[in-house]
Amino acid sequence: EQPAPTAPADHLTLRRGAARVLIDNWTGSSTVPSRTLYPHQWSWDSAFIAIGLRHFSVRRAQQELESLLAGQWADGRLPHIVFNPRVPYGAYFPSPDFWQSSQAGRAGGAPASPETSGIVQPPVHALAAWLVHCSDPAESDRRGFLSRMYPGLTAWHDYLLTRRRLADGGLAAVIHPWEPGMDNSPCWDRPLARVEPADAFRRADLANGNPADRPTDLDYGRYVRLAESYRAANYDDRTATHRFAVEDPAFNALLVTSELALARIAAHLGRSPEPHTERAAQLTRTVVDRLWDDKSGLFRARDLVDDTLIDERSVAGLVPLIIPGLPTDLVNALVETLNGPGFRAPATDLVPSYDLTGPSFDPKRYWRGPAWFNTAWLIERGLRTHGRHEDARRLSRAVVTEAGRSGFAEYIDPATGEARGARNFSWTAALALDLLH
Ligand code: 9YW
Repeated sequence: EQPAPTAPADHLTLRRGAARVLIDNWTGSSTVPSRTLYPHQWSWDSAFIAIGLRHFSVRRAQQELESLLAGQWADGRLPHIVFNPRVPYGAYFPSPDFWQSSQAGRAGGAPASPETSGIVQPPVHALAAWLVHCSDPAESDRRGFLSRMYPGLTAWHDYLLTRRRLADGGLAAVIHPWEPGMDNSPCWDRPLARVEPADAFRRADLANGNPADRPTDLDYGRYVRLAESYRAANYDDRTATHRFAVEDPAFNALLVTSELALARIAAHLGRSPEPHTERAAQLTRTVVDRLWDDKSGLFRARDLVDDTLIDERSVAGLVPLIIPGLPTDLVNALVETLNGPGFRAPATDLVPSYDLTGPSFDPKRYWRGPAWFNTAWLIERGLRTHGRHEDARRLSRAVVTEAGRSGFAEYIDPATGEARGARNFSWTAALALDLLH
């Protein structure tokens, strides 16, 4: 049963409510995305959470990112989950006994502890580190925060642009639907159809979530199969063969933005920003060359198995608005798409995760239609980056209003505003808090 929507609370109450969520979800060194559904530390969640935490505890915001980097592998990969050893294995699937990261001989050089997953999530971390620094530069410098973060963040980006550059002259590729952070997006239906689902596994998410809001068993079977085969290759990107390999526009746009943040971090530390600005410029050109689709007015994911653009329109194709160096005609086209019938959710003003008029649109199921707060935050930032202040303000207001009204839901039905998924969800609280400042 959903609570009836109430009028938006005033900002002070909202700020307190958001801070309360982050305090309740703090474990002592990091923040769980949700007490019920996700009891460990997730990679891109932590980046978004740090962006909110900085407004009431810079120290915690720093710790959030530092504890995530403690799970970094020797090859530079930043795992998508860092497991909390105090949480029983049954609380989340797949657990450490599935990933087996700490077993000797893992090609990427996983740490002996903590236990982690073997795959990655979008690189929002350098952006988060820079924003955390900016909220209290003196405290950041006093603790040497950026100088401690810089080597790990650089190694992380190097990993993505070497081991994960699967096509010549290509972008960073994702090799599992969990990696772009939008697991069951209709974009992955076609590439996933090539994957024989695993049959022996037990989901933990259905005990804590409504099955209608979550990915299907068939999807899960395919996620498990892909992860098992990467594990069987010892997570070795040089030898693993991938039945799922995709260049995702949001993932790469975040890499560009984070490279630009690394440039600022480097300059602040008295180093040359140029390697980072050059890399960002080159990546920007490649994102446009390889992923822009003029006909749809947005970016699309490239399937590397058959080297084609995937014929689905998702919010990931709008996130590159966050790239400062995007050509003006593309910015105009993206804003038009954002305000058109596919992505302007009339009741909420938020951005649906998938084209409202698309054949696979489902207003309830996870990344197949619901509106999420992290993508709205990224697009809001993109709109401001390109001087679209009026659109940015409208989206910012929508994030704050809907976050409060939904009880900081994981996602909402874009047409009705009805809360879906987990409540008291950390990044929803963190990003609403950020936009309230
Ligand atoms: C899962 C934690 C994660 C997010 C992802 C989201 C979901 C994990 O939850 O994936 O078990 O399904 O898709 O973006 O980081 O919040």
